[in-house]
Amino acid sequence: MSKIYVVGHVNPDTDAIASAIGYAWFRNAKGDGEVVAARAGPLNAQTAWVLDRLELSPPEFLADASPRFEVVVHRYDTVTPDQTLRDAWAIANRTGTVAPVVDSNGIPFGLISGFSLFRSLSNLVGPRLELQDIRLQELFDQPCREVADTEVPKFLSNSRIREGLPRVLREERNDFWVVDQEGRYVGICRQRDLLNPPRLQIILVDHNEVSQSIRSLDEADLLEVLDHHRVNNPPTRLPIRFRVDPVGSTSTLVSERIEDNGMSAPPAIAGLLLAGVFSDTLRLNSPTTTDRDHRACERLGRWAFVGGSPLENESTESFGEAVLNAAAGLASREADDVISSDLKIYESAGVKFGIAQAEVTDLREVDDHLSELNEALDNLIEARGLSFALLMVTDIVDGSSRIVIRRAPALLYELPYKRLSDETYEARGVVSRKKQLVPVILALLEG
Ligand SMILES: [Mn+2]
Repeated sequence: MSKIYVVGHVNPDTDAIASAIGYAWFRNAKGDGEVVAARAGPLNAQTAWVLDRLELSPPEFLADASPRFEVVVHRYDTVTPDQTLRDAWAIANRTGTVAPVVDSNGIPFGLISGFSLFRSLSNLVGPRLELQDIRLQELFDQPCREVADTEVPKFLSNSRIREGLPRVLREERNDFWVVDQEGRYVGICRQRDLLNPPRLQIILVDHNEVSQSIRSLDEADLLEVLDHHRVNNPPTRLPIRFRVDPVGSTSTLVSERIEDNGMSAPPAIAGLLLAGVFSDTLRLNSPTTTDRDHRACERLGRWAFVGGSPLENESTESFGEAVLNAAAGLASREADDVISSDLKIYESAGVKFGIAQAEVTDLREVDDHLSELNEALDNLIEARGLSFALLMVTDIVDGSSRIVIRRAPALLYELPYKRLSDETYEARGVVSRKKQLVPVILALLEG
């Protein structure tokens, strides 16, 4: 059974990482095969702090879902260039096709294949037809370096098959090297496997929109969605499990799934999911918070705050406060980082726009950094081809936001917030992008 990836949205926040790790743990523990968590981008400061606090490793980075050479590689046994063709023949008999000749540093030298054998034979025999002159023994005593085809193309194991395929199709050969970043032997891939590579198996958590997902999602098999955002998902080929509930965090849904199966998460995983709930709900204070999120915190706390846990001496209050404080303010970060680390791209009514969110403990930080933030938003609009972009700076203590907008279309002049002299908006009581800000913007754009 092939590996299944659980991955959250790009520009991952703590809930995206926590729900991916938590759900992958759950599916593994349930015995659903090899399920691994992935991340669609770099960790933000809060998530990095949480993982470190819980002594957990970050999930592996998955930039896109396009199949890579590594998924079709055969790690065949090898011979060295000085071994004889006899040794290579033994290997080719077992692989049923080729014998790779690899030097003592692990660097591919050449391939012994039907193609190379025929070529070397025709060199040996030339135009002579008196074949009785050459004994088979002599043929098999030749060193592999004489017989190997040394011009076989090499492909990096983590490069995309889609991009290598035109080259493969131009070749008369059927077998190719797969090498690592250092150019060392990883294995052999065959043309027929490259034409129809296995598709990546993907579970999306904490998002369902393609514009917020890893690239080339259409080249993967989508198995399941577990989320708490608005639905904007493309059609699938097969029926899939699709669960989107309006709760405060995807971590809440993961904890429910674990409990529903009569299981409990290990302390570090429970602590991570708890951080996911705290982060998304601003410690159960956001208007997105539901009773189910409160119950998730009780359940996760019961699993996390136990003897021997990294959170042994913490409580819901102390850990919640530490998680929120780990979200860096504006002062210590570059404006580009503030804009890009929690950015979501939306498309509606033919308009593509971005909304970034940052958390602070004092909204006066916005005044100190406004010109850099404006510039960073302008750069973002250019770089991503957006119509407009917003930054929502949320005061997690006071429960309010300041909204910085660049290139706002006329329709957005109707935003129901107080416009300040510096052209930013003061949005009292607004802390949730998905529940409070996005619906208002979509309503204005769609008329
Ligand atoms: Mn979330």
